[in-house]
Amino acid sequence: MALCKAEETLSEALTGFDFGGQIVGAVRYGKGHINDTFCVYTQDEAGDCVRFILQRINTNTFTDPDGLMENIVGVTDYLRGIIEKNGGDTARETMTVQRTKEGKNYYRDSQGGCWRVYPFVEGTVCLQAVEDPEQFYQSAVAFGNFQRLLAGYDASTLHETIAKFHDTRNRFANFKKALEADACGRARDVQPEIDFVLAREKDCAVLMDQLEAGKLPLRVTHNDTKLNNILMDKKTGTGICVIDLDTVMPGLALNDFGDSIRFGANHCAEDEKDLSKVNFDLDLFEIYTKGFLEAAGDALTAAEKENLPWGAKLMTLECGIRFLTDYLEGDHYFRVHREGQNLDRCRTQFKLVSDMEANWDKMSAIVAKY
Ligand code: ADP
Ligand code: GN1
Ligand code: MG
Repeated sequence: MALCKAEETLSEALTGFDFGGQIVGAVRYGKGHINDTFCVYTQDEAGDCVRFILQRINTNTFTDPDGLMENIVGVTDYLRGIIEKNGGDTARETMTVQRTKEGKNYYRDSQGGCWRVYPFVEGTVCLQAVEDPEQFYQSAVAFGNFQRLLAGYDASTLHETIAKFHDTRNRFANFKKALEADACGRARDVQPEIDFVLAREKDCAVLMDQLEAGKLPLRVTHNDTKLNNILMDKKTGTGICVIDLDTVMPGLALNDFGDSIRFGANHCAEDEKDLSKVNFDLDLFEIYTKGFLEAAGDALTAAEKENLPWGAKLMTLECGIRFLTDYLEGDHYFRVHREGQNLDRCRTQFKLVSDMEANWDKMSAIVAKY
C-alpha cells in the first residue's frame, strides 16, 4: 500500500499509545530526510508539559518494520543494561521504545502506516552543523563509544534493514542504471556530476574489496552517523544519546567514521548552493579522528585505522552518488523541500570529495598521529 501523507493518519496514530496525560498537540519536528517525525506535547497530572517523539517509519525505505523495531528494541535494551551497570542515566543515554496500548513495538494504522513512540530526551540539543569544534569532538566520542559498547552485541541477531546499504560498488551500479534510464530527462543538465562519478568507479570498490578479502572486519555499526543523529546535553555539551537507530546492522566501522566526517567536517549545510562556502576542514577532521580513536580505537584493527581516510572519502562520494541517483530518478527517496535540492546536496558532497583528494596525504598523516 502506498504511504499517504502522515498528517492523514496522525490522529489515529495518537490513539495507539498511552501518553500518560492529556495530548495538547503534535507538530512536525526535526530535519530527517526519511521518516515522518512529530513532537507530541502532553500535559501530565501536575500540569507539566511532557514531550514525546512520534514517528511514522518510512516503510518504502524500511520494508520490514517488525525486523527493524526488533533491532532497535534489542540494541536499546542491551545499551540500557550497560548504562545501568555503569551507574548512568538510562532515560537520557539511550532511546527507549514506548509500547503501544497493546504492548507492541509499533502501531499500525488503518492505511498500513507504522508508528513508534520514544520519550523525548529533554535538556538536549540536536545540531545541524558544527558551531564549535568541541561539539564535533563530543560527537566523535559518542559515536566511538556506541561502536565500542556494541562490540559485544551478537550481530547475527540483527536484521539487515536495508540490503547493501553502504555497498558503494552497488550504489555505483544503481547510479549507472538510473543514468541509462534517465527517467526524468535530467541527465543532460548534470554531465559534470555524472563524469565525476564515472571517473571514480574503481574507488567505489576499495573498501568492499577489502571486506570481501577478509582484511576488514564486519561489526555492529550505526551506519547513519550524522551530527544530527546525536543528542548533546544542553548544559555540558556532552554527546549523550545516539538516535536514529533504523540502520543499526552489521557494517564497517570506517563507514561510521566517514559518514560523520562527510556531514560535520565543514561549515555548510548539506544542500548549500554556494559551493565556494563548501570546504573540507582538516582541523575538524583531526578533532573527530582524535575523539573517535580515543573512544573506539582499542577495538579497531590496524587495517581499519589505516583506511580511515578512505572511510571519509567513500561515505562522501557514496552519499553524493545517492543524491545524484535520486535526482535522476525524480527525488523519490530523500525528502526534498525545493526543486534541485538533491542536486545541490550532490554537489556539496562532490566538492568535499575533491577537497579530500587534494588533502589526502595530510589526512593520512593526521590518522597516523592518533
Ligand atoms: P530520520 O530518520 O528521519 O532522520 P530521526 O530518528 O533522526 O529521523 O529523528 C528526526 C529528529 O527528531 C532528530 O534529528 C532529532 O532532532 C529528533 N529526535 C528524534 N528522537 C528524539 C528523542 N528521543 N528525543 C529528542 N529528540 C529526538
Ligand atoms: C538519510 O534519515 P536521515 O536523514 O538521518 C539517509 C542517510 C544519508 C542521509 C544524508 C536510511 O539520513 O543514509 O546519509 O540521509 N538515511 C537512510 O543526509 O537512507
Ligand atoms: Mg536522523
